[in-house]
Amino acid sequence: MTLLISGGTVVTGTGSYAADVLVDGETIAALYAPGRAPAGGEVVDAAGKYVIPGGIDAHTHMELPFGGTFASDTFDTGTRAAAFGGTTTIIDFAVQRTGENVHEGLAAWHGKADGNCHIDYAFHMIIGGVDDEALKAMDALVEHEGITSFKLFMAYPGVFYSDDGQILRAMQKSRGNGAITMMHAENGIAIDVLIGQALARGETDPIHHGLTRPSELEAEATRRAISLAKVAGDTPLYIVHLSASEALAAVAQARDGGRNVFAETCPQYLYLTLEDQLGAPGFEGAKWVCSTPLRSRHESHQRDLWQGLRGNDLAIVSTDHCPFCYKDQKELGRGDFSKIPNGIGGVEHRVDLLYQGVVDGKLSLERWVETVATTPARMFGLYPRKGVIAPGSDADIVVYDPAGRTTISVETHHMNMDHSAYEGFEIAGKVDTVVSRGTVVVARGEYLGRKGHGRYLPRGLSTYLS
Ligand code: DUC
Ligand code: ZN
Ligand code: ZN
Repeated sequence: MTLLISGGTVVTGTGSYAADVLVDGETIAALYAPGRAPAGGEVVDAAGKYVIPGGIDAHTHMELPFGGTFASDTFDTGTRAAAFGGTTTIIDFAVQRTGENVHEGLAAWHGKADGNCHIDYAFHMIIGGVDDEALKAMDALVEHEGITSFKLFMAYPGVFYSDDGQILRAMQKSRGNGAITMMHAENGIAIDVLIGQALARGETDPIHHGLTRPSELEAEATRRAISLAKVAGDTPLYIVHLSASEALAAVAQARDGGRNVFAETCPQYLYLTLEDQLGAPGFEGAKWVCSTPLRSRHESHQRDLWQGLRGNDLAIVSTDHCPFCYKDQKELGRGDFSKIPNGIGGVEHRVDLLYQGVVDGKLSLERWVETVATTPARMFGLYPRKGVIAPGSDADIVVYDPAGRTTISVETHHMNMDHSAYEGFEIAGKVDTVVSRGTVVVARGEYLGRKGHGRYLPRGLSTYLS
């Protein structure tokens, strides 16, 4: 069975051109000059639209246990919402917390995802307890399980936190097995002191979540992670959810020195601020409690992040999708901001929000595709199966309508959240058709996919390293 995506403009990381894309079964068979493809089969009319590789969200947390509750999207609801928004692959984080077994943590994650996903999925592994057993397991995961990236935390003491010695040992392990170290770079020990002091002063509102996590402590941790990676034989390092100018400067400096140091940012840091959202009146700001936190609009963070994206000091835009409902979940922190579960949901909106950057003149079309699809595939060992429109690649394709319009709202989104972090945002573009491994899963707002279509993707080593 073939599918022809006809009349559109194919956008890649390196250029845009008119072409018809022929899909045969689950993969892309060929690209043709417009009108030259053989007739027959199903046709998607892409005239006037962009044809891009399906989005890859390299940072999601479906059903993450956090702060006494669980992220509110399951693999079923979260991957369906992702598909609506033009994301056809997620890389979620399997979890080992302090005191737990890595293999058991991974098995639990497979148990949550298996048979429930609407799009393809892969896993990173959070190592929350670096010890001899966990270090051994890291080798096994790279060799046998298709997991080639490990996230460590310099924050959340007692839950996910690793001290510098543990970080160094895990980095040395990854240096040996070829994996990428992903780092949540915030000085959690200093942050916990600031949180205790704020609460003692009676400062309990959500904005104090941001004020007790100053950008200096993100930058300090980022610099420390970069130094530790150097000591660990210059092992590749990827800073997750980078939010602050000073942290970006540290990454840029390392990159200027030729290091394999990379970073992602997330839409919330490009569009939302400490004052406008986290500082909303009453307890409302709880909706935007996430870590790293939203930064001040009075500083240069957003401008610098957009510039970092243009120049590749920020390689990828992921969402850190970690949704919690306001009712009963965010509300756990009424009267104590430190008890608000950390996370923002956005897996459905990343491709749109970054396209708005194109409309606003902040990113080129090609850079849009690179940051939401191609680089994530290369960085995390999915390329060229994913992230590119080329013969032999999986037919994960989004037809994007630059003449369409998207209004983001809790009334229309598909994530399992009772609010939207981007309520009322208008995007001058719209996802038109989404194809996942050759199957049309979304067509002009109608859902045609199914739970169980998504498959686990064992990943190879990164092909992005220099
Ligand atoms: N940050 C969040 O906001 N949520 C989950 C974990 C994290 O690091
Ligand atoms: Zn994190
Ligand atoms: Zn995260």
